[in-house]
Amino acid sequence: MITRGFTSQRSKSPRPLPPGQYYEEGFPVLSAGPTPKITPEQWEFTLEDRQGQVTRWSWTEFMSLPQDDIKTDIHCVDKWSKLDTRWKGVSIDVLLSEAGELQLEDYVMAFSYGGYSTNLALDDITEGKAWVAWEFGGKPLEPEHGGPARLLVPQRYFWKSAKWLKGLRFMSDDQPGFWEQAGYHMRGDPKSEERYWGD
Ligand SMILES: Nc1nc2c(c(=O)[nH]1)N[C@H]1C(S)=C(S)[C@@H](COP(=O)(O)O)O[C@H]1N2
Ligand SMILES: [Mo]
Repeated sequence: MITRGFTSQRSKSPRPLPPGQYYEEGFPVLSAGPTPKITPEQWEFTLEDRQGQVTRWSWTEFMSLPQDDIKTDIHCVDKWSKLDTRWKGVSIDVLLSEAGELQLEDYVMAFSYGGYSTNLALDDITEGKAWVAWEFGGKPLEPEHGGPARLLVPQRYFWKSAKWLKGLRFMSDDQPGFWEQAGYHMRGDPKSEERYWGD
């Protein structure tokens, strides 16, 4: 006889979710390593092109940029989805328009304090599709969720939303980041269930 110690109850989603996802009311923490301890004073964000041009923002400079309030669903490849999450942050469009002389490419590698990375197409993060977010639910983003600031790309699985974001580096071709090298999908679109290689 098999005894199950505990069966978690999954509540019904108020709205349809992408294929294979379930509704989650909590906010699970998923980190591949320890939480880097970065203060806003230490934090800086950079955009880097292939010619070696770099644009940098300190925390103070970043906070003086136009800020968006974002309400969006998020979808983790581990199959939980969280609806109507609220964030504040600076859109990638604003950062690109402020960046000046950089040479844009079709792809970027997002890289983090602590060593994490993830690849994205430029089209996936421009025109109102991605932010560098620093507030969640009306409070500064908790360190375990990526504070001081993380990437937020709601239209891709949540592993693409790099926590403790340090910068974006332009790439002429699509190279795999941390999880993509380990078998996660290069694009990661939840609508098409692009979880792993071959999906
Ligand atoms: N720097 C960094 N960013 C990361 C991760 C990580 O391990 N390190 N995990 C990714 C994964 S797999 C997911 S599902 C989400 C989890 O974010 P959360 O812990 O805020 O729920 O962050 C993503 N961003
Ligand atoms: Mo994840």
